[in-house]
Amino acid sequence: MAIRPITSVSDISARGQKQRKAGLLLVLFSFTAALSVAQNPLIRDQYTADPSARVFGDSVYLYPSHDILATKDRGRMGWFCMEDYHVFSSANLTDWIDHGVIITQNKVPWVKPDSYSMWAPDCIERNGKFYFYFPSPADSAQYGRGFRIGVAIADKPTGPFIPQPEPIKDVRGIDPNVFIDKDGQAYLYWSAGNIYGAKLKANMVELDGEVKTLGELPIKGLKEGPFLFERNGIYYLTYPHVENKIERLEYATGSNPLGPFKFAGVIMNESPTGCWTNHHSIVQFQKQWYLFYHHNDYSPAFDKARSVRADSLFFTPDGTIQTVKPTLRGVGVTKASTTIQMDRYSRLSDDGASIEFIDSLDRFGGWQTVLTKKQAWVQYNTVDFGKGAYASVEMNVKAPTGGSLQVRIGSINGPILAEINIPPGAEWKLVKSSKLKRASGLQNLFLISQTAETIAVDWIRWQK
Ligand code: FUB
Repeated sequence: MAIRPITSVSDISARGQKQRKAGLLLVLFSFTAALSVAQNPLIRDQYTADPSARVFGDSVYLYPSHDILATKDRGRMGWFCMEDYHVFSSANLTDWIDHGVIITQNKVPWVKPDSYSMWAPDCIERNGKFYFYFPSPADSAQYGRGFRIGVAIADKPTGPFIPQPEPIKDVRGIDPNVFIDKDGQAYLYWSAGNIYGAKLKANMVELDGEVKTLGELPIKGLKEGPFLFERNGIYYLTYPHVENKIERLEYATGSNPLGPFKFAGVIMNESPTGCWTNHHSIVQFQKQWYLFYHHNDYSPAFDKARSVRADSLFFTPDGTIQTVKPTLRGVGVTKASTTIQMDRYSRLSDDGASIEFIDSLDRFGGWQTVLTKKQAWVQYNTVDFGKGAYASVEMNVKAPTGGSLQVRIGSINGPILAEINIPPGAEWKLVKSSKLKRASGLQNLFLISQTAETIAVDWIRWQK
């Protein structure tokens, strides 16, 4: 089983119950592997979308939307359905903690009850207070129809957040984004077909002056989800845009937070599997820039149940953003002693290697790598072996007619660390080998099938 991450204290008992079915052994593993959830998608026990990532102190905080599935009595079937927001944090981009619900639709005074449309939020810190911005349809009798944007304020990035009683005056739309410039001036951006921007007062809850339509962006096609940041004096206005049929991430640059901006390029192309929306944020953390975005990993047939991802983002020396290719491997270093989910691969052989859900009826159970040919392989990059003092390696595998795998590092012809024989059987089993070659430091890992029959790999890990 791709072991589900335990991401919050309250999750532990519920998750434990489910896992008991899979045997006590598995429960023990899940506790030791509790927070190891590197790779994409980042959050593996619920749908998450529209990630606003922020660096506060020495951690990254993630404020996504929270997709749930609509039912007859909840939201609108076949459409987005969201009733609350969680916040997550990580100090290494690998282990994510779910701090739980911070805002719920029916506890915000101005929100239309049961509207299930808590769309893309953002959060920013100013003078030790944390301001969480979120859109939702408002109570129409009082505020008119459509989306408004509200603010909730906390003393910590994880809350508790206290919602303001009224939405922000003169703002109608979705996808709020806040930027504070070097001179302390704050700006609010949002979308409603076009992208709009305005100064915010120092209280962070009222506009200060006129609303500007950033109309110099591509004129045709929906634009939404603005995210503005500054780097080396260049203001980057980044946004999803429907240039063709579905959204891709683009950016425009300018020398002022409110523009004018000039279209500069594509940050990420349309989703290869057709997820209609994308929504993102860009942050620098420990000297590396990252793009947070979403895809529909756990819901291939319904693109309104999305999952947050992250990949590294690079600039050329003149400040151009290099197009980011979405990966499953994602970011961060994976320790050799954790359950390394090979299905979040860096590369697969062209022939005889594929990724499948372990249980298509229980997709949060994760994926498996299926090797069906001799010499088929899967590569997983940036595994940390530390000083390399391991006594054994073990894998969770299944091979109906038996088989064997080589574990190599560096390349498919690199040094062999272990050869693992898998006895035949229709069930998943733990297979261990103590005949090990030593590896140390950061390594790219390869599993190479030595048999023509099917081998399914869940995970591999090294043990002291
Ligand atoms: O998540 C609902 C909406 O979909 C967001 O507000 C948009 O940016 C798009 O991602």
